[in-house]
Amino acid sequence: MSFGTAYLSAVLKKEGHQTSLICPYMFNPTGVSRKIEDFKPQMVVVSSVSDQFELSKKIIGFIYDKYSLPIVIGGVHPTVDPDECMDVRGVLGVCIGEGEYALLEFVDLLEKKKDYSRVKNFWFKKENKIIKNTVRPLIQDLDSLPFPDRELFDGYADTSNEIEFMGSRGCPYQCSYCINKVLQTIYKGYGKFVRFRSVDNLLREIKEVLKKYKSPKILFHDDTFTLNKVWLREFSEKYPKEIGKPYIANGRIETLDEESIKLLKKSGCIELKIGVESGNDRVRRKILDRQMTNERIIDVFRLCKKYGILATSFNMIGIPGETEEDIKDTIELNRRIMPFRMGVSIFKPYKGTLLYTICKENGWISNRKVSSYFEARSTLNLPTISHKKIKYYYKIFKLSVYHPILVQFAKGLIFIGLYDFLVGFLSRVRRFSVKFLTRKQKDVIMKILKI
Ligand code: B12
Ligand code: SF4
Repeated sequence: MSFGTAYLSAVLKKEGHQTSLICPYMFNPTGVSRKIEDFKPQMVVVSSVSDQFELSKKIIGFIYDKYSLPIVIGGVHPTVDPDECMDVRGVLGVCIGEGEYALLEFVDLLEKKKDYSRVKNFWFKKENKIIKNTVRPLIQDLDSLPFPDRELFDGYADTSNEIEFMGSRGCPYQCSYCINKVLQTIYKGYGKFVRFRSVDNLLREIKEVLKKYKSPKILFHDDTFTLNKVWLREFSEKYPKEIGKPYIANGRIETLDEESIKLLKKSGCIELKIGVESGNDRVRRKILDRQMTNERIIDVFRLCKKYGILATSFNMIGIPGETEEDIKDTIELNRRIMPFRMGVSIFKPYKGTLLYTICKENGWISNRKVSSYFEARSTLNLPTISHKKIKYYYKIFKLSVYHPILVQFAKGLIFIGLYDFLVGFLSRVRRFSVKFLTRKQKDVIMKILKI
């Protein structure tokens, strides 16, 4: 499911429009044609993050050439690079920022064949000119929105073990690589940026959704679930009584103290995902603009262990300005906090962010492409560390934290070219074990194979 698309659809349906989803992960002209010919839409809405933009362009070109439908695009990529989106053949309009009421207004005007060129949030092409409308204020009362339209995604395989929700929008921090800093700038003066749904509204949605979609766990995708302690207190009172399912959420170090961790535990949080990103103070504070200290990080992971919450750390390597020694600091910090699980990704700058501008201005952006954070390749050529070294640390990162004794062995395997084969083999063993073993046996195997 994509929350953005699900919200857009919910608002359109509430106002009497009909929607259907084409959800391609790759370019499949036959699938797209079949969907369009069955549903016979009057227009097409495309939502795209930056990594999907090339795919979006192909689909837009195809639909435009074959069906000449009006096509508008929105989402993260159009928000950070509307100029590039405006240039795409077949695109009629580009939506910047929050899209629910912008799209609704556009659709209504289009349907009535009225002038839509002044719809806020949109840029439109008109008589060889581009009309750039301002954004409208952010939706302040999130409870006023209908619940996201999950039915739109019925029929599209969901392999996850959890059912997803979001209780808030926006994050107040300033990380130099994140969309939130970009959005804070776009929306300066257009209303409160961080907004929470009421606990009751969120719980009502969860109850409604659980009637139809069964799931053992819940996953909250909020940027920082733990931002608002007053909200968290109310949530921790009501969620266990009304829902009572284990859940996973994201937390930011500065928002986590003993009280909030106790509240999380009390409410049923089993896993907390925490961005550590770098174990080096200079990289974390000066380059990433994340002002927490190593001591705070260590303390939060300690508190999670104390209260029985599994804490996962997320880390990045290959950050602009980072050296080999800095990566070793990140490994060292993870050894100290010993997270339950670890995410490691090679840093990729996204357009619109400060770090992207710095990389661009310094000529550090290479022509290597990746389509996910988790690909073992950097898109950058950095003066402080070679691409080969970044790939090497990516491969041995988890091993260096969980099984340092095996690192020399892994180095040997990398040298003779057998490492990737072995890791692939072990992941297959892990997948196999998940299918056929008891929970206890699984836990033991997972612990051993944490690489
Ligand atoms: C939750 C989340 C995920 C979840 C998605 C779960 C889900 N069910 O939706 C998971 C973990 C799967 C995920 C995966 C990835 N994510 Co993510 N994710 C987010 C996060 C935290 C929130 C997104 C969200 O749901 N927001 C709430 C909804 C309501 O907002 P929205 O999606 O922006 O949609 C609104 C507007 O954009 C607009 N809109 C959207 N589409 C359209 C279309 C039209 C026509 C119109 C008019 C308007 C419009 O209206 C919507 C409603 O207001 C954002 C950070 C953020 N705060 O945005 C990162 C973020 C979107 N993710 C990011 C990335 C990089 C990824 C991955 C590529 C990571 C990877 N695997 O390598 C994948 C790509 C997945 C994909 N194909 O989309 C980046 C994208 C950066 C970029 N420039 O593209 C972000 C911005 C984080 C960051 N680094 O800053 N992600
Ligand atoms: S804390 Fe997370 S969501 Fe908030 S600005 Fe930083 S990276 Fe973005």
